[in-house]
Amino acid sequence: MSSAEPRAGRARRRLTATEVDLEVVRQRALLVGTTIGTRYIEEAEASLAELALLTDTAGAEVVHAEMQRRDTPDPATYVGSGKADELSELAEALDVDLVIFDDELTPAQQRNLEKKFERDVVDRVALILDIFAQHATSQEGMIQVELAQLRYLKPRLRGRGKELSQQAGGIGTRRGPGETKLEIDRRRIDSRITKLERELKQVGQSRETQRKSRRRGARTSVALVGYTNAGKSTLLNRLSHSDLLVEDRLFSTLDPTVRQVQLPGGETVLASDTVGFVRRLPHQLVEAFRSTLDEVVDAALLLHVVDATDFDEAERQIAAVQTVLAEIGADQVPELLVLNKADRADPETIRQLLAAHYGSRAVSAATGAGVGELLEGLGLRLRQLARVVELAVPYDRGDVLAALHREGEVLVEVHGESGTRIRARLPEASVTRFREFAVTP
Ligand SMILES: Nc1nc2c(ncn2[C@@H]2O[C@H](COP(=O)(O)OP(=O)(O)OP(=O)(O)O)[C@@H](O)[C@H]2O)c(=O)[nH]1
Ligand SMILES: [Mg+2]
Repeated sequence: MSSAEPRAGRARRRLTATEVDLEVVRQRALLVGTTIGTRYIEEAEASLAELALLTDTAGAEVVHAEMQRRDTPDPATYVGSGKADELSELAEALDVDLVIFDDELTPAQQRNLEKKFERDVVDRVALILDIFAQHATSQEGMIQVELAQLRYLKPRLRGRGKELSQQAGGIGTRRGPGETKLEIDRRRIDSRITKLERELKQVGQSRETQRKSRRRGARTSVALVGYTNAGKSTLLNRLSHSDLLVEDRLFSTLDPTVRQVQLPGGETVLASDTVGFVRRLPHQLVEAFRSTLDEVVDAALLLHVVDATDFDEAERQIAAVQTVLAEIGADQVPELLVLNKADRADPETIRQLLAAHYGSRAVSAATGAGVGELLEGLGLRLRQLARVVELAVPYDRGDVLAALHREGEVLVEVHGESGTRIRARLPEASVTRFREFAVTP
């Protein structure tokens, strides 16, 4: 792992007032990655590089990244006491404010390391939680994130005094909801968790109502899933001609947004944009975001968007996303893999990824290349997933007939004595909705 260069020019010229302000707030971080839990150094290095991105997103500055080869964690210090001493000296020499570990530390490990380093010690989980806290804007998002933070914090409260609560504050800028929890003790954490769970349920109910009414509307829904920054929001904008927030940073989307997408056949589907995934997404977050992630579990099809600019990294991200999908119980939902950013990728990389993933499609959400074909492919997959049913619709139910044409594919239409006999390929939701007209074979 290459270490981050100390910033050039730091002492060379005088800083402007704004720069001085930034200097003051940006904390300096030393990153530590290990090969614990993975057999491959490449995997550990990719994860550490990602930790650097996460650190930057959280608002702190990466001063140096250190990689240690090790198979099992040391119960007291995670990296072993020799390495911990070495890191302590490094932290001192580099004058960092905090040390960030690329793994989840036990409360005891974190405590011991903090004592040794005389600095804040943060793990990957806390870092990700902090980013989410900074990005949450909706009521539901803020409740979910605070819930996740409290669940993370609770086991870490044992035997700690004031300094822990301070530590719960934001990384980087030291802002974020954590700071308001300065004086919270364990009992209050419990009652706060209960209160938030109740609130989340209430907020979740209106989401559930919306979802039910969508289901009644028998619209097929697809969900865009994928690694953070893969281009999900950009693709949904392209597919639905809308204007969702797109940013070159991690976790810009926290709340699911639903948009209508018109398929080439004329039918429309509902597509939802969701929170991006990342390697080892904290389980506290997955737990807290369960209600929003239900959009994914309920979808008829997942559009799995992957940044296809690098073959190995794309493969790693695909695997990480599949792990999270399994965690939320969505691994059985059919998936269409979308290789995005084809405009920036080497054609050979795209060719290899297409060959490695049967049925995948290459697009550029940015330029629109391949998006028409993707929509064709989406329509095709949804039709394949649909069921063929026989229906008898009375003549006074022109509304049903129209709906059948809109929602599915009418294969045969015969006008009989009492009404219209229809054989149609329908999405599951429509089959349920028009059950009363079904002709039992
Ligand atoms: N070159 C290129 N850049 C793209 C493409 N699609 C998205 N991007 C860029 O990738 C970055 C991330 O795009 P988003 O659409 O915000 O990604 P996302 O998956 O929604 O990310 P999160 O919501 O943060 O998880 C932005 O800078 C986009 O402009 C593409 O097809 N080509
Ligand atoms: Mg997004």
